[in-house]
Amino acid sequence: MRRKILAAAAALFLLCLGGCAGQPAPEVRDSLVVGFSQLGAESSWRIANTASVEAAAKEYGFSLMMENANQKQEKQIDAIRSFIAYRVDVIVFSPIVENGWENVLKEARQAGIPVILVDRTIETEDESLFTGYVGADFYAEGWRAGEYLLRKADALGAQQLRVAEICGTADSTPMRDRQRGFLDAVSGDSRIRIIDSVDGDFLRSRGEECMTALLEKHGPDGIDVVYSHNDSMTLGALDVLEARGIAPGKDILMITVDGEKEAVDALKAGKINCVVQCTPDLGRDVMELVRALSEGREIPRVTHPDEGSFTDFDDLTDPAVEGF
Ligand code: GYE
Repeated sequence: MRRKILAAAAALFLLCLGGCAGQPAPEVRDSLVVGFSQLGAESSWRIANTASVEAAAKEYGFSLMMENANQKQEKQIDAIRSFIAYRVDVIVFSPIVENGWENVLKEARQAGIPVILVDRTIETEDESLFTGYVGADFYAEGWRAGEYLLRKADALGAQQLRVAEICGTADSTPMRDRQRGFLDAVSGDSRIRIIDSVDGDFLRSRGEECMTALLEKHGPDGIDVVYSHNDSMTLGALDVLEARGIAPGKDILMITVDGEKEAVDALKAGKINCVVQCTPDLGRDVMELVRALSEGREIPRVTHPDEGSFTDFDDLTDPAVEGF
């Protein structure tokens, strides 16, 4: 796709980034160079997602130039600019929020570098700013969470369920769509009422803070359900509830999204009622698209992985459900 000299420059750059002075120069390979801007390391999901992209790049024989933005949009924009300067073959990135990418993506387009979005998407009227998106259908995830709650309300014979929502990073795709999907699924049912929505930024520490604030505001008897947009925040909330002698999964129903091991174990232990699955394992799908682009093939605009949910209605032993 590009000349050898570009791969050589990129390999040199990688070498400098690694700071491995004094080591023998690596063999310069004529491989494709993928610039990957990861948004942060805020959750187990994110750590697993980074590992998936790294492993897949290796498997496909591509050089990966990765920058982690520590949850800062400006750092992602800088990373994309550096990928453009090094003329990588393809830019892959996980936009932390949906807005604010137009300028930098126009620069990538001008440089003729295709962009693939992974995990999250962007809001834009200009469809040509990215070539394809690989990530979950977050609306369907929210819907599944709501569907579970309706089923649970039936099973409990509940008259009223007051839901406190702990949201992910404001204006990110999973936050927006998990909220919308859930709301649409439950809004026709008068038993379900969303009494509060707070911002937990997908962080465990913020999950703790949010749960504490929610309990202070509504009292333990004022909340029947916590719907949390990811496992990290849910696990933080569980710590707070248990420390106060409130039984999560029983006194307060817990609905979460992701499927990391600690959350699946809490589901098995009856402390969480429903885990909506969101797979971090997107690396191969992304590299498949990178390969297709390098061979001049068309790629699908959207690729969603297959996902479901695990709940306290299911037999989790056959087949055994394990988190990531
Ligand atoms: O659910 C959460 C992470 O964008 C799907 O981000 C991802 C979300 C995931 O921090 O745990």
